[in-house]
Amino acid sequence: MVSEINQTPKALRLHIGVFGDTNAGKSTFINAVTGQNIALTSPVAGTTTDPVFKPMELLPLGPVVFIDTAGLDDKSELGQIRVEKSMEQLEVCDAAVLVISSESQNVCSVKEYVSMIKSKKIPYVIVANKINGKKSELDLELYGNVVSADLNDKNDIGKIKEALIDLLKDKIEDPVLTADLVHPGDLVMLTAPQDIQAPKGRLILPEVQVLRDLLDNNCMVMTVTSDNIRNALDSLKNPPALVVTDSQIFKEVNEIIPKDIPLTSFSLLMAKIKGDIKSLIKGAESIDNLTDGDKVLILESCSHHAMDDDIARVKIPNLLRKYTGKNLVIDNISGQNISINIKDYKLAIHCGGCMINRKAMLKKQRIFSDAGIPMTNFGVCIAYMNGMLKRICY
Ligand SMILES: Nc1nc2c(ncn2[C@@H]2O[C@H](COP(=O)(O)OP(=O)(O)OP(=O)(O)O)[C@@H](O)[C@H]2O)c(=O)[nH]1
Ligand SMILES: [Mg+2]
Repeated sequence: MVSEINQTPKALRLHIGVFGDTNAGKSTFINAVTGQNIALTSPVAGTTTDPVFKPMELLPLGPVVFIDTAGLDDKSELGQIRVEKSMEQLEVCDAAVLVISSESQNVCSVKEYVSMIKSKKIPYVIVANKINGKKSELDLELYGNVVSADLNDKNDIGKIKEALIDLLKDKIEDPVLTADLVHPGDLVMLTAPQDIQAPKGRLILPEVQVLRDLLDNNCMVMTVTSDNIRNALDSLKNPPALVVTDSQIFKEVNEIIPKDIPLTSFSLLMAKIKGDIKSLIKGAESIDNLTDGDKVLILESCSHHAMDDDIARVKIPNLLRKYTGKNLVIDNISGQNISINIKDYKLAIHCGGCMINRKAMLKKQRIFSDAGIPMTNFGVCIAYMNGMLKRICY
């Protein structure tokens, strides 16, 4: 179930085409935004000759693919064919980035490219690059959505990502809680620990949310405590289509539930709707890379009174040290904003985020992703270290 970013089928990714004149900086743009040196760049016009596809995870948009193209002004012998191939990409992309070098004086081509993109009704952003502290001589504001940037400057890349996210925000599809795991009419079993703890007299929010979502999906739902799972299974004519477990009792549940019955957990379902689960899982996998002296940051979005076996200050640090066998430096912070310098941390572990919305969680994921620091959350890292991710679906 642990999936890699590149396993998202290309067709399901948002396609962002990068267009402009030869030598404008299209390939440099792709390297800058993806943070990798993957596209060939050079001061020689005509370096990129065919469309090249570069996948990446652009939070909160999710998986996207950038398409590097040959310059639209290519006058070389094969130029016409190259331009046609670039134009084919313009036909199919979900958004366009028009890279205009601030050194360019060619106002006609800007006008022509913008009207071409507009005629296809494709949302676009103009990146005026090579600014080197000065403004483009072309009045690009005339043509709409412009970001001035030096592609060698990290802060400017942040601005470009914000503009792209803003451009495509309507295309973000929020993940569903259970609809992709069940069918109408399915029987689903929810399991709770034998001694259901706080809050007294109620079920916790994830249990209530999952129950409600399953009912909305026209499922039949039975909730049992761990001492009744076997009896409940025996009493059924057909096995449940899905079992949802509390992570605390995963081991017992896993022993009882036959392997052919899909099993998931409340915390993984919540992680799926709250944040970008694939990145959170990749973050958890990076626990295996921690070594002696590495710094880990544990973040909680709200401050609460710490209890004796507090999950953020006691349980997770203990589990991390036991699992890795390493001498780790573990810091805790709480609150909505990250007010410390994060660059020395090798891993960030965020709480489940019950007090923040998906947008806020994705923003935090992006801050760490941009800083090159893997980030996971409480539920996902516990599931990973307990070996649950090999068994459960989400
Ligand atoms: N200083 C500076 N140089 C840039 C910037 N963007 C691109 N360049 C340089 O401009 C040159 C051309 O960049 P490329 O990314 O190869 O341009 P391209 O649009 O992909 O060109 P073709 O593939 O030939 O169509 C390279 O030498 C880059 O280093 C920028 O924002 N600032
Ligand atoms: Mg190129």
